[in-house]
Amino acid sequence: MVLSIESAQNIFSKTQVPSPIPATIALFDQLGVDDQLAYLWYAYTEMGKTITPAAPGVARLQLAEGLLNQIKEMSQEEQTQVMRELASRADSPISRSYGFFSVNTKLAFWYELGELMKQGVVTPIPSGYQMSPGVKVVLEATQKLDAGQQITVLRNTVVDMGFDTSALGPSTSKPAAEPAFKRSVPPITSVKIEGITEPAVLGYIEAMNSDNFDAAINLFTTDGALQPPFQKPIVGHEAIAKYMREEAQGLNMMPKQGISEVLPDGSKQLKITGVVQTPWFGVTVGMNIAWRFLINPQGKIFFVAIDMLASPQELMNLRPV
Ligand code: 45D
Repeated sequence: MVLSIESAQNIFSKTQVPSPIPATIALFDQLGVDDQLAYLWYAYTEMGKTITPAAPGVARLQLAEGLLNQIKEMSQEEQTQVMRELASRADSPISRSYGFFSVNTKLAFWYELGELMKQGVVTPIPSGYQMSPGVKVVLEATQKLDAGQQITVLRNTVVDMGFDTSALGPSTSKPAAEPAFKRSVPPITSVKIEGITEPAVLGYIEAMNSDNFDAAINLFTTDGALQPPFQKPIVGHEAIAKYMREEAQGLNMMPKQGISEVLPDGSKQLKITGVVQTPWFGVTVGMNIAWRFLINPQGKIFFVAIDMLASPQELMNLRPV
C-alpha cells in the first residue's frame, strides 16, 4: 500500500473535536479594520493582567528595528494609518516589509509597539474611535477560551497581518537568520509517554525538546509531512527543516499518553495528547495539543499532524477508532 498525505490527514479524525479558535478568528475577520485594532488592543491588555510575553531578545528586535524607528518618527495619524495598512494587509512599503518578517519577528515587532503604546510614544487606538457592538461579541468569545487558546488567537492574527508576500517569491534581500530563543528551563529530554513505545515518536519529542531539528528531520521519510495547527501539510525534509528553525524553537513538549494501532500493511497510527509551552510565555501557559502520527513499516515518520485541543477533557479522548 502506498501511503498518501490525504489519507494520513484523516487518521483518528473521528476522535477530533472542533477547536473554538477558528470560530473566534472568523468573528474577528468580520470586523472593520479599526474595530480589529481595538479588539486586539483590548484583548492584549486584558490578557496582560494575568500573563505577559517574555521580552524578545536584542537580536530578534533588531530585525524589526527599521520599521519601529520609522513608526516612532510619525505623527499619531500616520501611526494609525500604518496599523490600518497592516491589519488590512494593504500593499504599502511598511506592510510589505512586515509581510517578509518571520512569525517570531512579527510577534517581536508588536511586542515592542505594545511597549511604546504603554509609554505613550505610539497611539493604540485611532482618535475619536467608537466601538461597534461586534467588538464586544468577539471579546466575549475570547474570554471563554483558555490562556493557550487566547495566545493562539493573538498569534494567528499577528501572523496574518501585513501584505501577503507569498506570491512575490522570496525576498530580494537575504532572509535574516532566525535568532535562537534562550531556554529558561533545561529541555525535557527523558520522555515517557503512557501507552507509547514507538522509537520514532520518542526520538522526535526528544530531538524537538533540544532544538535538534536535524535529528528530528532524519526520523521522517523523504516525502514525509508535518501539519501544524490550522495549516496545510509541509512536505519534504527541506521545507520541514525551514519551518522548524523559524517556528519550533525553544518549545517544551510534554506528551502524556497515547494510543497506537498497527495497520494491515505494517504501518502504525498513533495519537498522543499532552501539553506544549512556547518560549514566549514559558511555564506560565500550557497549550493542550494532540499529535497524530503515521509511521511507515520501516519505522519512519510519514506524517504528523499537530492539533490544538478544544478543552482539557480532550486530553483523555483516546479511544481507538
Ligand atoms: O496594539 O511537534 C496586537 C509545531 C495589536 C512544531 C498587539 C508544534 C494591537 C511541531 C497585535 C494585539 C510548532 C507545529 C498590540 C509542535 C496592539 C510540533 C500586540 C506546536 C500591542 C508541538 C500583541 C507548537 C502581541 C505550538 C505582542 C502549538 C502579542 C506552539 C503576542 C504555539 C503574542 C505557540 C504572542 C503560540 C503569542 C505562541 C507572543 C501559540 C505567542 C503564541
